[in-house]
Formats: sequence, C-alpha cells, structure tokens
Amino acid sequence: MTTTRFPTLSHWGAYTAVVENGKLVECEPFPYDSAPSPILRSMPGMVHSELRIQRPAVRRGWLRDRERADRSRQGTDDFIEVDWDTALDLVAGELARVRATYGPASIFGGSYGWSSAGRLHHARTLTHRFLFAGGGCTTQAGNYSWGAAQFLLPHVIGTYAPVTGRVTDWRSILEHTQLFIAIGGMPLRNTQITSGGAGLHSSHQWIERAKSSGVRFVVVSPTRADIPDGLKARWVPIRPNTDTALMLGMAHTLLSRGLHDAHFVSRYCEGFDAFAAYLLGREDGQAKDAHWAESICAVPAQTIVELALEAASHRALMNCTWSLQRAHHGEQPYWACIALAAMLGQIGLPGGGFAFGHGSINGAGTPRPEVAAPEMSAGTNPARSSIPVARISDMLLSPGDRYDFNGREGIYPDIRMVYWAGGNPFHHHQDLNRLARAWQVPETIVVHDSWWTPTARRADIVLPATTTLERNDIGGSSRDRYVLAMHQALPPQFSSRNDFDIYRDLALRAGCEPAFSAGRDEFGWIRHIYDSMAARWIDAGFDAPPFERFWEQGYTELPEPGAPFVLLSDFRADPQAHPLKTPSGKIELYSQRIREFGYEDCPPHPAWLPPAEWLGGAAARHWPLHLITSQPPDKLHSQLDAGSHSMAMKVRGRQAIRVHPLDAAERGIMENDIVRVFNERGACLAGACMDDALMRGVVVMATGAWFDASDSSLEHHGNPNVLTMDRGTSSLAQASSALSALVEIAPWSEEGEPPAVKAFEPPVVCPIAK
Ligand SMILES: Nc1nc2c(c(=O)[nH]1)N[C@H]1C(S)=C(S)[C@@H](COP(=O)(O)OP(=O)(O)OC[C@H]3O[C@@H](n4cnc5c(=O)[nH]c(N)nc54)[C@H](O)[C@@H]3O)O[C@H]1N2
Ligand SMILES: Nc1nc2c(c(=O)[nH]1)N[C@H]1C(S)=C(S)[C@@H](COP(=O)(O)OP(=O)(O)OC[C@H]3O[C@@H](n4cnc5c(=O)[nH]c(N)nc54)[C@H](O)[C@@H]3O)O[C@H]1N2
Ligand SMILES: [Mo]
Repeated sequence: MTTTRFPTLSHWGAYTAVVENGKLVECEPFPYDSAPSPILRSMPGMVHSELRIQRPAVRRGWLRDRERADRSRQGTDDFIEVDWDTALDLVAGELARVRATYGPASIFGGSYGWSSAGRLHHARTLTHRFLFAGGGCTTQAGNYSWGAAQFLLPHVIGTYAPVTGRVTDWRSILEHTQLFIAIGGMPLRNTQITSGGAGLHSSHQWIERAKSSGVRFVVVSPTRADIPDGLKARWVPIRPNTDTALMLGMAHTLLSRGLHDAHFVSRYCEGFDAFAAYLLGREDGQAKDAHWAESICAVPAQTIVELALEAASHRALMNCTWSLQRAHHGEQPYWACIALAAMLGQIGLPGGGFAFGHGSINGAGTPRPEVAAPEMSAGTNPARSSIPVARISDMLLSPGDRYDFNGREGIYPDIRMVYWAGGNPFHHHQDLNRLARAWQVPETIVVHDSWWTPTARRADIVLPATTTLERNDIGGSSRDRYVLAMHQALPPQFSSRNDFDIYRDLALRAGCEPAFSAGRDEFGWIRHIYDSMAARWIDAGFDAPPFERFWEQGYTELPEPGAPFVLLSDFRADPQAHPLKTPSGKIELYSQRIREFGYEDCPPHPAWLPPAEWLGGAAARHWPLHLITSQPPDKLHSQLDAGSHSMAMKVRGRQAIRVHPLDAAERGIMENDIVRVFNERGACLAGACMDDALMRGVVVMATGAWFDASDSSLEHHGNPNVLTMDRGTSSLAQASSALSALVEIAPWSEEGEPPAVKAFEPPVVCPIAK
C-alpha cells in the first residue's frame, strides 16, 4: 500500500489530503488550526461518489430537437453521454449561434455560486473570463450573502468595506468592549467557513477570550441556539425581521432622555434632525418609543429601555449578522444599527460603534494586515449587461420588463442561453417552483459541476468538472493570514476535466484563446497569482518567500498587524482629512440621494417598514409560523449534502425542521415525525425536531438539501427554498429576501409512507457508444 500526502484547501479549512492506492482516505486538518471543521469528513466519500458526473452528457430531448426541444422535460429527461469533442462542439456551436442571432447579452453567464476555494480554478471567475473573452454576456451584480448591505452602505458610510473586509478587530473588543450586542446572534456553526478558505478557525478562541476578559454579551435572536456554547449571554428573543423596530425603540429612548451624543451626530453625521423628527413621530404622529417597538418586535419595552441605557453607559459594540439584511426591507436594520451607534457616539472608538458579520463567517474581526490575498481576474464584460443577482426568475420570465435598482432603471434582457459553473441555483434561489418555470424559458442551458446536483440534472449539456483534489491551485482569503498551496492529490476522476481546460478548448474553437488564457497554463497562472500577490506584500513591507519555497512548504503567512483595527477610527480622529465617500463626507442618517430616488420601499432615513410576510402582518392569520432558513451546520450550502457528515444530521433521510414543542403539540406533531411544510408558493417534507430554544411561532430549517421534486406540489427532501419569497429587498438593493417567509406545518397524514427521497440517485444516463 502506498500512502501519499498533499497540502490543500477548502472553504471549510486547510488540510492535508491523505491518498492510499489512488483513493482519498482522510483529510487531516492543517496543523495550526485549533478548531478544524468536521465538514472535512464528508470529502473522501464525495470525491469518489456514484454521484460524480462521469462523462459529458446531453439531455435526450435537447440532443434531438436542440433549441426547439420540449423544455418541460428538464429534470426528468434522461441523458446521453457524448465524447468531449462532440460536447465541446455542441457548446461552442450554441454560443456562436446565440451570440450571432441575439447578441452577447442574451447569454446569461452570471453563474453565481461559491465554486471551490482555489483562486485559479474558481469556476465562476473562469466562466466570466471565458464569456467576456468571447464577447461578453449578462452577469449578476451583488450577492446573496450581503446584497442589501452592499448597495445601501455606500450611501450611508461611503463604502461597503465592513461586509467585505475589516471590522473592529477582536483585540480591540477584548481590551475595550464592555457590552457586545449581537443582533442575529453569534452562531459558531457559520464560522466554519471562509470564502477562499483559511488556515485558522479563530472565532471560538476569540469568543473564549472575550468571555474571560469580562465582555458582556447580549444575543438578540429568535433562537437561543445563536448563543455560542458555554457563553453566558443574555438572550433577548425577538420576532424575525423586526430588529429595525427594536433599534428605533432604543434610539427613541436615548433621544427622549437626552442621552444621545449630540456632539457626535452634529460633527460626524448628516441629517440627524430629520431622523430625530421621524423617531419623535413628527411626520406620522407615531413616536417610535419602546412601547411602539414592543408591539412590533415582541421584546418588552422595559428590556428595550434597559438595553438602551446600558449601551449608553458602557463601551458598546452593536454587531449585526448578515442574515438581518437577507429579508424584505433588509436595508433598514443595517441603517438603523448605524444610526443607533451614531447616537451612542462611539463609532471609531476602540471596541465601540457598529460591526457586521461577527458570527456570520470565519475571520470577521480576525487581525490581518490590509494587503492583497491571492486573486484571479475575470477581466471586463464587453456586453456591459447585468441584473441584480437575485432577480434571475424575474429576468427569465419577463424579458423587456423595466425594474428599479439603486437609482437607475434597468430592462431585463431576453435570455436565450444560460451558462453555469460553480453554483447551484436550485439550492440558492428563492421560490424554486417559480425558478423551475423560469428555467424552461432559455433555449439552451450548459452546466459544469462535479456531481449530479439538481441544477446539473436540469441542464441540456452537462460537462464533468474535476474537484480541487484533481488539480493544482493556490488559495486564501482577505480575512485570513495564510495563503495555501493546493497540490494535486488525485488524477481527474472518470473523464472529468478542469473548468480551466474546458474553457480553453472552447476558447480555441471561438478564436479567443489568447484573451482567455493570456498564454499561461495551470502552473503559469499559479505562479503569476502568487508573484502578483507577493509583489504587493513586499511593497507593503511584508516578507514573501520565492514561489518555489512557498509551493514546497505548502503555505506562507502574513504576520499579525501591530495595532488593532478600529472601524472608522481615522474618520473620527479627523473627519476633514478622512471624509467618508458620501455626498456630505459624513455618516448619512438622512440621504438626499436616496430621497431623490423616490422609492416608497426605501425612504431617505432608517425606518420601520413591515415586511411582506412577518408574524405581525395580515398573512400570519393563514400562515402562522415564520420560517427562518439558516446556513447548514454540516456542510457549505448544498455542497457535500450527500456526504457522511451531512447525512448523519438528517431526520429519516430528510432535512430537519426545528419546531417549538408547544407549536408542535398544537398540530399533533411529535419528534422525528415527517411533516409537510407549506404555504402558497409550495410545500416540502421535513423531519420534526423539538426545540424549546426557539421563540413560539418560529420554525428553522437549514438550507442545502438537494432539491427533489417531480412537480411543484411537493418537494421531498426538505429544500426550504420552495417556500421562500422571490422578491427584492427594495427598489434600492433588489437583494434576496430569503428570510421573510411564513408557513404552516402539518404531520404527514396521507395514506402510506411519504414519497422516497431520490435526490441522491443520479439520472438515467445512456452510456456512450463504444
Ligand atoms: N433560503 C435561503 N436561501 C439561501 C440563503 C439563505 O440564507 N436562505 N443563503 C444564500 C447565500 S448567502 C448564498 S452564498 C447562496 C449559496 O449558493 P451557491 O454558492 O450556489 O451554493 P453551493 O452549494 O456552494 O454551490 C456551489 C456549486 O459549485 C459546485 N462546484 C464546487 N467546486 C466546483 C468546481 O471546481 N467546478 C465546478 N464547475 N463546480 C464546482 C458544487 O458542486 C456546487 O454545486 O445560497 C443562498 N440561498
Ligand atoms: N456551516 C456553514 N457556515 C456558513 C455557510 C454555510 O453554508 N455553512 N455559509 C456562509 C455564507 S455564504 C454566508 S453569506 C454566511 C451567512 O451568515 P448569516 O447570514 O449570519 O447566517 P444565517 O445562518 O443565515 O443567520 C444567522 C442567524 O441569524 C438569526 N436570524 C435570522 N433571522 C433573524 C432576524 O430577523 N432577526 C434576528 N435578530 N436574528 C435572525 C438566525 O437565528 C440565524 O441563526 O454564513 C457562512 N457560513
Ligand atoms: Mo453567502
């Protein structure tokens, strides 16, 4: 037996791939990582799984009838394997036909998705690079993670850097913060993940240290489970989607008692008076006081007042998880948080002010110098066409329709071809029954993936991609100090190929290979990515070993920076020398620019706007439970759903739904029962889990179960996105409102066993003629 070991990296951490006789047998965590993720355990089974796409395959109906094929057979049709040349000729032919007939913007190449950690073989970047090189395509602006923040924050603080990059770091918190208000909690399950991968999982340690240095934590969340194990935090249960009301109630408390920092808001903020007038009810006759807030968010007025007073008398950090803004009117809680922090007057002070993303992702608040991580450029899109990321179904269903987006009017392009590699829209998008209808509009859909995901089985042409273990790469994140070499550990499995090589061959056919590859092969690119990064490190005064040494050692690392980073400290120290990039140069609590947009669903100051679905709204009479769909603890989105770690968390083979025991009892639901979760948009099955850490009226399902439905009446596996609302957060950001959804649940009461889960049975594939 031969055993070989290879350094490599995933979004869930760095590790050594242990290979015996050509098989991955184990993933040993990176030696410096004190809290490696158990998600690693799923990898050996998945890399060698029967769910791997083995050869290029074409949907039977499409192969016969091409663009006139019956689209309704997507997802049920069988596939016919073809050789690589045939497959690539078909894809190249379609790209050429669609571009020539309808123009480049009729190809949708947004390809949203996390792909893999390596920066060269990052499928989405390569898809863009390839399509841009050949004339362009329609892309997607923003993301599902913090799409509302991305388009709001530049109006308020001149940048969205606090969601992409640094927030006040943990060392500043340990030393100075007395009160940490964690709105949306601090669920450590989410800190297993870093986009681009990481050498260290550090959140656990920082929270441990904050605990021993006496930082007091208050966790505002519909579930007590958002408090990290062992942390003695105060839990403030709140109705989902109502945090804005809570923060307005706190702001009103400060204002009405004269406890707000009048100097800070006048020197550093624009528009405080208008915001104050709103708080006092001068516009609408309704003071946004603690009693008003209680009637919306169900947090007792007394608690709201206490929280405000405590924050005003201590060094307080207000942190919002990203989940808060993934909801209808998700712009508002972020703006309200900044306004409240401004009134507390601690923005820019060590350990004070506001932060986003602590508890949403590993590395938020981890000390790291502000210098480049490894990067691969996608180039620029000559077609200059894009839509807000989460408006995909609207676009496919309504070509030519006009929509508002951040002060401009867009028109949905007429999409004839969809190209996707590195994402799983039948995981990530909302109202999947609607997406399934929209997916029937384009004439041709091409997908690259390594596995028969729900999206791959709904493609016309499927190309099998290698996994990271089957190629060389380089990875790292701007939130982590390590850069990792990723050594090829296995040969390509079956006849899969690297996305890079697939695109290179397609680019050759289209005559744009030089623009795509820039004359570099795999190692040429890895070296180029490393050397460009190293040059920037050296310019910034850091060491970087020569490429060969880095590659041999398997990693290199940046030092911890000297002084702790404090968000907006330079602006606070000297607002004239360091103005914000807002029209006023200040923090905008009232935005003239947003006022000029004239959006009813995004007024010019932070405001409580009821979401379309929430427990206090009319729809709750029919649908009395608020469904929170959170990130899965046992995988990354839908990746590795069929792996051992994820399978062990399922309830009778389906996604768990967490239900308060009293809500369950009212409906005759018992632990481990199969239940139907439903609303007007759809229904899915799930396995009931009693959870008294929940607020009454709230149910929680993690995302990620592979979509498994033959029609829109019932999804079998527990994919909650058949239930979520496909509507933009507002005309401003048009981001995903995934967390605003009401449902009802009932025990499975029909005759016989509920339908079997078939998500992990590959489709029928007719083997290639030998
Ligand atoms: N209801 C609800 N929905 C949500 C969310 C929520 O909170 N609630 N969260 C949203 C958020 S924040 C996000 S970021 C999205 C995530 O949505 P996605 O990023 O689309 O989800 P993933 O499952 O990570 O999809 C990545 C796909 O890429 C494939 N892949 C991996 N490596 C490679 C490769 O090298 N080559 C190719 N060709 N393919 C590869 C994987 O097999 C997988 O199918 O989901 C969103 N959806
Ligand atoms: N294990 C794992 N970790 C991940 C990911 C993964 O797939 N798996 N995905 C990564 C990605 S792409 C992203 S974008 C981040 C997302 O990070 P987040 O958006 O922060 O993650 P969520 O799990 O959606 O939500 C966090 C918590 O918010 C609470 N919450 C939900 N709605 C409300 C509300 O209205 N008010 C309040 N106060 N609390 C609410 C929920 O109880 C939930 O536990 O996670 C990253 N981390
Ligand atoms: Mo995300």
